[in-house]
Amino acid sequence: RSVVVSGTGLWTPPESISNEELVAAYNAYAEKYNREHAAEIEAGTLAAKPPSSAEFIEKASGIESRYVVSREGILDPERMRPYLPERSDDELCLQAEMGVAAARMALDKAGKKPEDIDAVIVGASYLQRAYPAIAIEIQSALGIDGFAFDMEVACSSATFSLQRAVDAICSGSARAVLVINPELTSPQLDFTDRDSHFIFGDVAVASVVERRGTCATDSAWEILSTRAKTVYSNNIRSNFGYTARAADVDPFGPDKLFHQNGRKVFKEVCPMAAAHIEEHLRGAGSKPETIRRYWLHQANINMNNLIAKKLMGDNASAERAPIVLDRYANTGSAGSLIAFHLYSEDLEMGDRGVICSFGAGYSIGSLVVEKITL
Ligand code: CO8
Repeated sequence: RSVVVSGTGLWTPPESISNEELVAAYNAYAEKYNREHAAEIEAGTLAAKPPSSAEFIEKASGIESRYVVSREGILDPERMRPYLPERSDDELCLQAEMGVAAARMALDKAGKKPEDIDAVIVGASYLQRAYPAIAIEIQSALGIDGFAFDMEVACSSATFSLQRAVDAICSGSARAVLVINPELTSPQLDFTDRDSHFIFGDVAVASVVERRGTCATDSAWEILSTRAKTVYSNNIRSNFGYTARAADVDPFGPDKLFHQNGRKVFKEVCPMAAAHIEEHLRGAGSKPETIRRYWLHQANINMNNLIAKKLMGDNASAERAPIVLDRYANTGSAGSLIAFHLYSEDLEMGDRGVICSFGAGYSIGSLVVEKITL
């Protein structure tokens, strides 16, 4: 059965933080920290916090600014984490609210109503709570009949959840699936760590996946082939979890937040991702040079440039592998879908593209798609 993506939605938070603003807050925090711990630092029992720099961030990552749900708190040197007031059980939770906003846009784009959808899948790097599933909350908020569930595969949560949607449609358990990726990353980021304080941003994306025959649009993206791969690695890790309470450890200690060995990730993931895409394309009867556009995971500009070069050689360009991390930063699993949403309209019927994520797990997920007329 032919399965298509018939509409996508992108919800961008209204607030953003530039590198300069982020660095000013971090440096004020670091100066205060060093002042307050001057004796230990002098005695050599504690390391001083070195200053961060906007130039380093842009050069090392390609990130110029990031969207966040709330600037309040992140830019306060006394706080260094967002302030997101708790909501009552009767209110829509923040992650569901982000997801609903992106989902409504995707439904509009696909010309679908809630009654056309049979399943909701939420895939994200972090979930605001264990249960009830955020996906079920969104299902209820949108008035969708059927089933819904959450899944977490870090950076590949979006591509893996799209693949589960294809499976649900092919198996006949759903006519159409709403896939939602609300990436609320800012609460998990250690804004007091200069190695990682600049990396992430908040965003939500959504996609309608359905059978070609039920489409209400003039054109869509046929999913020709999907592929997923995971290889265990500790190089990107968050130990935040419910067992911290029973282990008598600080549930919010530094190892409970996002941390990584960025250099190793860079070295190991780039060749894996390029080889994965090449093999996937070969298996799907395509070649890298026939692919009109690559919507790649957005973690680091140098990583994307290297992978694009491995796939396209001298023909690599921002036009063929668009970048959104300059303004969105790394948005967990959503980056490749943001690129797809923003940079796919201009392609012609019959053009093929690859959506590919790579990162924590390690996990790599890819979809080969072709623009079709209906
Ligand atoms: N300002 C100034 N200097 C700095 C800063 C800073 N902010 N940070 C580090 N430096 C210094 C270092 O201390 C080092 O100094 P020295 O040479 O004296 O030791 C020097 O700059 C170079 O540091 P690095 O070697 O670390 O710099 P890199 O060029 O390797 O760049 C990166 C660091 C940008 C982290 C880079 O390694 C990278 O991007 N690697 C790939 C990482 C990646 O893709 N990670 C995947 C992320 S995981 C994911 O996508 C989803 C996870 C789930 C979501 C999580 C939500 C919170």
